[in-house]
Amino acid sequence: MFTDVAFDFQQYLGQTRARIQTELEKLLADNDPEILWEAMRYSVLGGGKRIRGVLCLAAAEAAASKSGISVDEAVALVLPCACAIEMIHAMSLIHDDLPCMDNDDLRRGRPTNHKVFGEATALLAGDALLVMASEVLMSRTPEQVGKAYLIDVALELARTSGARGLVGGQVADMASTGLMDMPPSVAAEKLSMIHERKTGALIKFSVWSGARLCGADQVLLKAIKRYGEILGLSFQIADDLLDVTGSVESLGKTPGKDQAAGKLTWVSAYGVEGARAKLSDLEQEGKSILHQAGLSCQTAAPLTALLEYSIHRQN
Ligand code: GRG
Repeated sequence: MFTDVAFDFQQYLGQTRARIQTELEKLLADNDPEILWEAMRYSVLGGGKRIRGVLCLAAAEAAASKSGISVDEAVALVLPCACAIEMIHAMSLIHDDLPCMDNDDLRRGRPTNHKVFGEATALLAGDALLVMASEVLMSRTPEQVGKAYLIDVALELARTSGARGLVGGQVADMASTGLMDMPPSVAAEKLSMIHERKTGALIKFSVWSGARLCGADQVLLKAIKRYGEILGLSFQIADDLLDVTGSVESLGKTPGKDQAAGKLTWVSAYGVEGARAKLSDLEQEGKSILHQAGLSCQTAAPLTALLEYSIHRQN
């Protein structure tokens, strides 16, 4: 369906990541107190796939094709939002790695933030990034985006981050430790809720916000939202699989932690084959949704490739 379009995904990914990286470097340039900014830069600028920021730009480009604006204009409109998303993602990783949560020493192949800067500075670097994300979104988004659109997006970002999103998902995830043997029917509901909030919410927001800021119509917004849900779930199932099949070298973090903690994951509930089968179904559904929303093969190519990448990635 979308497979016969010539599209250089590696080039697209490299270029889009570089755009986001350059902007983040500007936003996080030297400041005072130096140790705090160094800790913030360490986690935001030091690697990572940038999948959420790239998704925001890809959704904006898809929406632009229908809203009559150029790809370059679309990127300019959503770049601050993509940076805000990457800041929230980085802060969630800093906090997730803290001794009071997952207690991890390794992230992206390097010592975790608190191992380098100490717990107090890591915690505060996370806090500063959370608040800075909203500041960047509200103050840097070009005026061409109407105020009503911007408020809508800012409100959704707050919901995505809080008790109904990342924070709630993290609390439910921590409470699932030791529950890996629960009956499948109970596990299914619990797992969906955890995945939807902890990982899915920010991924869904990434694509929805990109489309919304570029004036997507309701039909496209609905399709993009569903695509975001599918990608969010796929991303976490792939993560659950990698925890079992990956190595410390390929992942840049410690594998096997979910199993050691007795955590409820897609693999503990449905096995490796069950997880792979679900990923295959989700890949088909995600691709056909973009098609049904009226996107051409060319316009949908980045979003299609990002779905494939999220599912088949090795880290
Ligand atoms: C947002 C206020 C606020 C608090 C954070 C700690 C916490 C609450 C939430 C944890 C969220 C979390 C760590 C979810 C896991 C999501 C996930 C699969 C992360 C890995 O993402 P990748 O693979 O990482 O995109 P890279 O390193 O590539 O950026």
